[in-house]
Amino acid sequence: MAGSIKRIFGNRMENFYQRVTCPLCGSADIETVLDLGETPLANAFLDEAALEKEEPKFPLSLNFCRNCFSVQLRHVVNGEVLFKNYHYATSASRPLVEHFYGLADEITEKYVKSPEDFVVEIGSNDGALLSRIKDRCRVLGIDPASNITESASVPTVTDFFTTALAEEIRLKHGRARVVTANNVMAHIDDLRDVFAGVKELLSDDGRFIFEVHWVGNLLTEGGFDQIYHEHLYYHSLHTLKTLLESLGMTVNDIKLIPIHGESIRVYAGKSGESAPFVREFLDREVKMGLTQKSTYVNFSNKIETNKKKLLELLSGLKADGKKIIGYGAPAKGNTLLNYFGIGPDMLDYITDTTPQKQGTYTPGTHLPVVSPEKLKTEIPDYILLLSWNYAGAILEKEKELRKKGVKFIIPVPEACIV
Ligand code: DWN
Repeated sequence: MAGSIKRIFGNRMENFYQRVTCPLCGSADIETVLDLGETPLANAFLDEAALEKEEPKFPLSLNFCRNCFSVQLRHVVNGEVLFKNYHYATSASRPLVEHFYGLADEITEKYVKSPEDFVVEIGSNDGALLSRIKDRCRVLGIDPASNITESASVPTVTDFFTTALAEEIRLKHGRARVVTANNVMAHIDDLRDVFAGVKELLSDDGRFIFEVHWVGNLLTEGGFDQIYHEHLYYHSLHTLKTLLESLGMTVNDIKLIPIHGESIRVYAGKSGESAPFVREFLDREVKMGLTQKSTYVNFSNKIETNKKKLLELLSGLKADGKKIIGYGAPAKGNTLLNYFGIGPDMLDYITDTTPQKQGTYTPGTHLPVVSPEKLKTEIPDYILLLSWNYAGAILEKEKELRKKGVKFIIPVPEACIV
C-alpha cells in the first residue's frame, strides 16, 4: 500500500491546513468527534512584549478514521511554527529523565553488543537519553529545535527526520542497531515517511523502540489536556500496527508504561516474532471501544462535566478568599487553562522548573510562570497541579508544603483535592 496513498489536502491556509483524508491509510471516511475550539499553541509561552500583540490561535478538534481507527487532529499546524523555537526541555522533569535512563539501560543491555553499534534517537531534545549510553556505543540525536539542540549533550543533527535524512545518516554512519523516538511519533504529520525512514536506517535485526501517549489513557484518565497542536495523533496499537505492517515491519512487543499518564512502548523491526502480549493488547483495545467512534463522542461529554466541576471548585475557593496557584507549566496545562477559561482571576501565577519557561507568560491565559523558589517565601492555600502526570513525585517533593496545610487540586480525570 505504501506509495499508493493519495492524501488530498484541504485548503492550505497560512501555517495550517485541514485534513480531508486519513494521513495513515488515505481513507476519506473520517469524522470529527471532539472540538475544543480555537486555542493558542500549547508551548508558545510569551515574553512581556508579546503580551500586547495578537496571539495566533488555531482550531483544535479530533477526527476518527473509521477505516484504520486512527484518532488525529483535524487541522495540522506547520511543524516549523511548532518546533523550531521550543520551550520544552526533557531534563526539566527529573522523573522523566529517570524514566529515559531506564529505557537507555534496557537498550544497552538487550540490543547493544559492541561499542561499534549505532543508536539513533529521533526527537532527542537536549540529549538526556543518549547521554546515558554515549560511552557504550555510537549515538546520534536528531531534533529540529535549534534553541534546545545548541546545548545538547550528544552529537545531534538539528533537523526534522525524513527518509532523505535517514539515507544520509545510513551512508555516513551505517545502519542503526536501535532507533528510538519518545513522545515524537504523535507529533509528525507525514508519519508514513518517518516510519519508512526508520526502516531505511535500521539494521535487519535492529529494533525501532518508541513511546507514545496511549489513546486508551486519554479516554480513561480523562487526560483530554494531552490534546494540543503538537500532538497530531492519539495512537492505539491498532493504528500503529497497521501502519508498520503496511511498510513491511512487525510489532515484536509492546509495554504499557506509567509516563505521561500511560504511554505505550512499541518494539518493532524488520524481523522477529510478535509476542503474545501484542494480541492481548489488541483485544484489550477492542474491549475498551478504541475502534468505535461512539467512544470518542462520549469522551467529549465527560470533558464538559469535569470542566463544570473544576470551575465550580475554583470559583468557590476564590469566593472564600483563598490564594490559588498553578504547579508546573506543561504544554497540556495550556489546553486545560484555555479550554476551561482559567486565568489570572483564579490563579496568581504558575511555578515551573524549566529555566526557558520562567519569566514568561502562558499562551492565551497570560499567567506569569515563575521559579518554584517563590514557594519558599509565599505559601498559597491551594495548588492546581497542572503537571498531574508527575503527581506522585511532586506530592512527595512538596510534603512540607502539605504539612503546612496546602492542598493540591488534581484537575483530571475528575477535579479532586488531595
Ligand atoms: O509530547 C510532549 C509531552 C510528552 O511532553 C511534548 N509535546 C512536550 C511535553 O509536554 P508537557 O509539557 O505536557 O510535558 P511534561 O513533561 O508533563 O511537563 C512537565 C512540566 O512541569 C515541565 O515544564 C516541567 C514542570 N515540572 C515542574 O515544574 N516541577 C515538572 C516536575 C516533575 C516538577 O517537579
